[in-house]
Amino acid sequence: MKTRREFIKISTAGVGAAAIGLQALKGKGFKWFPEKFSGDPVSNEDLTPYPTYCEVCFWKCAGYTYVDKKGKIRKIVGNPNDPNSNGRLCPRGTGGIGMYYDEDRLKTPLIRETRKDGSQYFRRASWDEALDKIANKMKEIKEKYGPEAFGFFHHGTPGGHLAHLMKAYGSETDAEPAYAQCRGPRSAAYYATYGSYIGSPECTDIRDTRCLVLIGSHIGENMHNTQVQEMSMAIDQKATIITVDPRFSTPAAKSKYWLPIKPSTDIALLMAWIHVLIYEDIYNKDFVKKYTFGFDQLKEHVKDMTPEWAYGITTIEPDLIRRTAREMAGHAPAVVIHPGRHVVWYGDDTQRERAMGILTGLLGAWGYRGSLYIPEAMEIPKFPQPPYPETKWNWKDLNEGRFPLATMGITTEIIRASVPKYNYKHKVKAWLSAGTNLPLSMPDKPLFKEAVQSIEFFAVIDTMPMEVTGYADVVLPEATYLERYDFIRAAQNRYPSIALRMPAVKPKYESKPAWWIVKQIGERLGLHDYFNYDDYSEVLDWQFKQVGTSLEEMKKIGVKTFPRTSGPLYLDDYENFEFNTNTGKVELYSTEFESAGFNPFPVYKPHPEPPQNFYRLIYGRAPMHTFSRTQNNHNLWDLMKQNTVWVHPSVANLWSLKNGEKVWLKNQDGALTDFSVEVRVTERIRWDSVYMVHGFGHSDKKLTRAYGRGASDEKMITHYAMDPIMGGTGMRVNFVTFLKEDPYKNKKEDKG
Ligand SMILES: Nc1nc2c(c(=O)[nH]1)N[C@H]1C(S)=C(S)[C@@H](COP(=O)(O)OP(=O)(O)OC[C@H]3O[C@@H](n4cnc5c(=O)[nH]c(N)nc54)[C@H](O)[C@@H]3O)O[C@H]1N2
Ligand SMILES: Nc1nc2c(c(=O)[nH]1)N[C@H]1C(S)=C(S)[C@@H](COP(=O)(O)OP(=O)(O)OC[C@H]3O[C@@H](n4cnc5c(=O)[nH]c(N)nc54)[C@H](O)[C@@H]3O)O[C@H]1N2
Ligand code: SF4
Ligand SMILES: [Mo]
Repeated sequence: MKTRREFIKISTAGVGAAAIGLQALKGKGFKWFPEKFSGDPVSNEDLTPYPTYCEVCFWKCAGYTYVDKKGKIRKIVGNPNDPNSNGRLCPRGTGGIGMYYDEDRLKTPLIRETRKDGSQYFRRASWDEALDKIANKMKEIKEKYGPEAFGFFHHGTPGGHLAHLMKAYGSETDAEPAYAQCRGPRSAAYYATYGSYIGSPECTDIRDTRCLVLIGSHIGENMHNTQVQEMSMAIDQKATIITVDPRFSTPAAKSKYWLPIKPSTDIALLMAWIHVLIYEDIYNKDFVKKYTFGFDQLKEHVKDMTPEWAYGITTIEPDLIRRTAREMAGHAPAVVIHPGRHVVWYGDDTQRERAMGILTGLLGAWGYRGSLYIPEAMEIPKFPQPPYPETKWNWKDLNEGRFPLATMGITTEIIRASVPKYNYKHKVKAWLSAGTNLPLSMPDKPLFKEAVQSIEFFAVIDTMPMEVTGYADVVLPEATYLERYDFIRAAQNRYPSIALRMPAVKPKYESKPAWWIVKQIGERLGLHDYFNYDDYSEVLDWQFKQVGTSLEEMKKIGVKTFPRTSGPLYLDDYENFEFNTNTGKVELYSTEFESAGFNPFPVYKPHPEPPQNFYRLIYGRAPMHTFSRTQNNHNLWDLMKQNTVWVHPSVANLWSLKNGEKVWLKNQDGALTDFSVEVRVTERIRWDSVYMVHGFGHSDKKLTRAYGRGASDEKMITHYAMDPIMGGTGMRVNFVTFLKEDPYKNKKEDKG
């Protein structure tokens, strides 16, 4: 097929960068944090601190960027008054300086050109030319199809600025992989059960818990900062930890009970736990009586879901299921059933999350010390602007009634609606994206490639030459988070807090902050009233003043905390607490699911098994990397250069695989990894599965450190199981086998 939009590997001229060393993860006992930044040769008196909050992941820890007298960034340190960091950053946050110093960064705007022979390349462009081009395309799409046909994808703070521009323009056709590829099922399930979302940072009182139950959630590899700190405190206080994971994960190693479950069977285990609590009469009767709806129906529903029944499905011994259920009951209500975060696993994920919510309800582990707490965030008043125009249709209309409990746009729906053959009623004709690397975070790469060939225009705002920029018509280089003002961070927590991000240094090269980029496009579209300021600091100062502080004060303190105003932290301190559900109660029986046509109770259904000689691909995080965004960061690259594929010794034996041997992977649809990956032979994984850390296997040669290191899990995820309730894409439904010979030996490369 002739491609309208071939993948271009952006060329970058190398400039020297100061490599700052980072002390590797070390420490005695249970410490995951580097205690001191080893590359710090100067005293604090010689350095100027500038408040920021981190963008290496989305925990948004606040801290200070320290700059020396020559204008060099020397270190980033947590702000002790920040409830998200408690004064300490994780290794990735400390190493965030590498995002600024990365010599492979995008340096100028780029525009796609086609040579006479049909081949394509990027040419450097001026900001004016690139911005004009985008604004003109937006006008054209609006005239031809209406602004709604301009879809957009986003993540993080740049995505927030993009969303403001697009709403002012008239499009709400948006989605982020952090919903349908991440926590969407959790939102739908907890909203239906408790009438509130779990939110971020998760409202888990791990610090004071007596029992922490982790279903998947691999805290310690998943490095969300205060969550890791609090788990460390819980361990010090001898809290019981129960980890359910087919892999002996970092938290499994700290657990009293590790349940090496057969992947895809968690609902059966959860229902058996519920069965034990009810039929052994050890559930929290006060809570159930006072706050819940549907207990009798639940009791009937789980009647036959005994530990013996679950054993046949999960491979977890009935005795272990009973003992762990009793352990939870013994500590109730000071139990955290961790609701998880990346929960799109098998396509029935909203129901699994419901089962976790029901289990929480039976333990009364909601609104008590040591359980889930009632979070509060501060509302930041909006800088004066006209209301956004009404849209004729938005992301929800794309779904045409499918996925009725979705509360945010579904990435795969926008992508499919861009492909004419799927014949969506509303068609998407052009894309904008900011802060998301779709080719590595979306399942089904062939679908993505087909969609990107179908659209009329694609512009990308990024800091790095990532896979996504290779498909763009126009690429805009954003300044890194250390070089820009940004939104006020108003985090939810036990009490509200706000944090400032300000530039510590001038943007390198010709990069610009997203707030500036969207304002320039907005002005070209005649949307000045939505961007009624010259500098974003004016917006911040106005907003800070509305909440009783100022930019001047925040530049000094970085973080401000506030007392709660929404009500007490604990349930018992309310007179009559009403849950925001249809019944005003915790819905063990979900009336919302029922009226949307779904089962009001979770039911275990078997999922497809790996074919012969194939193994289920499961994946997760490594402490020193975030998704696909950090592999080229020299500080973090230094700590981990590539991923491996974890293989059980019995499987290694069968295939005569040695530790460290390089293999290529092939999935059930014949998809191949772009690169080879080293085998890690380990007892820490079940024999029926293999495990990889997500984010490696970059295919853009201009990522000089990350290119070709390890393999991409995404390449193996050609198939996904769609959650009918909210549109999540279950991604652990792919099976891989090993190739010992280089499959590309006699082939032209097809990478990216
Ligand atoms: N260092 C680092 N930390 C991060 C991130 C990062 O990129 N880097 N990303 C952040 C984000 S956005 C998210 S969403 C979270 C994701 O982190 P989590 O929410 O913790 O992700 P999970 O998918 O729950 O956890 C992965 C674990 O699930 C196990 N698993 C696989 N299949 C099954 C199964 O069928 N049943 C059970 N019980 N377990 C299974 C795997 O073996 C692995 O240990 O991490 C956050 N923290
Ligand atoms: N196969 C597979 N797919 C997954 C997952 C998985 O584990 N495996 N995890 C899922 C989860 S939990 C999530 S949350 C999503 C996340 O998926 P994404 O949203 O795609 O991931 P991010 O790392 O947030 O986005 C990476 C992009 O942001 C760019 N970027 C970094 N900083 C900035 C900045 O300051 N400004 C701009 N403009 N761009 C910046 C990076 O260069 C990169 O191109 O992926 C999901 N998809
Ligand atoms: S958890 Fe780490 S990477 Fe994420 S925001 Fe905090 S310091 Fe940054
Ligand atoms: Mo996520």
